[in-house]
Parts: sequence; C-alpha cells; structure tokens
Amino acid sequence: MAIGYLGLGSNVGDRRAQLQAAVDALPAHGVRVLASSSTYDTDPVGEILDQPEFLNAALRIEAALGPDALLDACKAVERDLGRSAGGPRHGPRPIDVDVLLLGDLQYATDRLTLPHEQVHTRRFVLIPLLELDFALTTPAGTRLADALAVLPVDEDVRRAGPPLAVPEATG
Ligand code: PH2
Ligand code: MG
Ligand code: MG
Repeated sequence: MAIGYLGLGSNVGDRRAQLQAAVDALPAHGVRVLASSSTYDTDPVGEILDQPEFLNAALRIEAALGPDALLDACKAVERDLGRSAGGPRHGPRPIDVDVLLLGDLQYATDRLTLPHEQVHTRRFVLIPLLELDFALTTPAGTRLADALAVLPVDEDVRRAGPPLAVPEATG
C-alpha cells in the first residue's frame, strides 16, 4: 500500500460541506483517508483571478492503486459530487480532487504529473501539506518547507477551520 497526498479545493456552494463529502466518498473508490489538514481560505491563483475565494485542504491517504487508478478514483469522486467535466481551465468549481504525491513516484503522462507541479509552486498546496507533515520531501529530495520558503508571499492563505472529519483508524 502506498501513502499519498491529495489536494481538495472548492469555491462554489457550501465549500466545507463539499470538501467533507469528498473525504466521505473516497473510501468507496478504494482510497483510505488517514488524515486531513485544517481548511484554508485562499486567494484564487492561475489563469482566472476574478472568481470567489477557494477553500483548500490536503489529505494523507493510503491506497493499493497505481497513479492512473488513483486519478480515476479522484475524478469519480468529483463526478459523485456533481462536478461536470469541462468548464474553463482554472475556473470556479464545486469540488476539485488532485493527486499531489504518491509515495516516491515520479510520473509524467498527458493526464497526470507526479509530483503535481503545484507541490513546488503554490502556497495553497504547500501550507496544508506541511501542516500534515513538516518533514515531507518530494521524490527528488526537495523539502517542501524549503520550496515554500523561496516562494513570494503574494498568495494569501488563511486558516479557515478545523480538519475535515476522518473515520477512526481501524488498524
Ligand atoms: N485551483 C485551481 C485554480 N486556482 N486557486 C486556489 N487558491 N486554490 C485552488 O484550489 C485553485 C486555484 C484549479 O484547480
Ligand atoms: Mg486543482
Ligand atoms: Mg483538478
């Protein structure tokens, strides 16, 4: 079983309820959720800046899935929660579930790049990840704390609420 990290985001509707619904839907798709970060209010970044603030969180997960099957599981959860395919790149969305890291895997196809490029470049990804594990490194050995330290402080990331509820560990 590999340990991985997912990023959750929402900026349409009841954002926290949708992040929680994603946590609740993952086990039915073969993904065990081990821990959640706090939730964070974050400035929109990317190609569309004029859109509502996001609520972001990160999850530590365990799954007996390869990278493509894990991506399929994340997409299935987005569909379960009513997100339709398409929509503008980087545009508003009720739920976004991204694969950020999967063990020590370095992987690049048309569909999926691991580590996710945002792991090095986005405060809204790094800050929740570092809350889960301050010693986290990329497969290439970069400490995420060092990646965060060299980023400009131009994207606001503010703690919004407690971690999402994760089922009790059953061993
Ligand atoms: N997701 C995007 C585009 N921009 N900005 C923030 N703050 N948080 C996000 O999750 C996010 C974004 C596309 O997935
Ligand atoms: Mg995303
Ligand atoms: Mg996505």
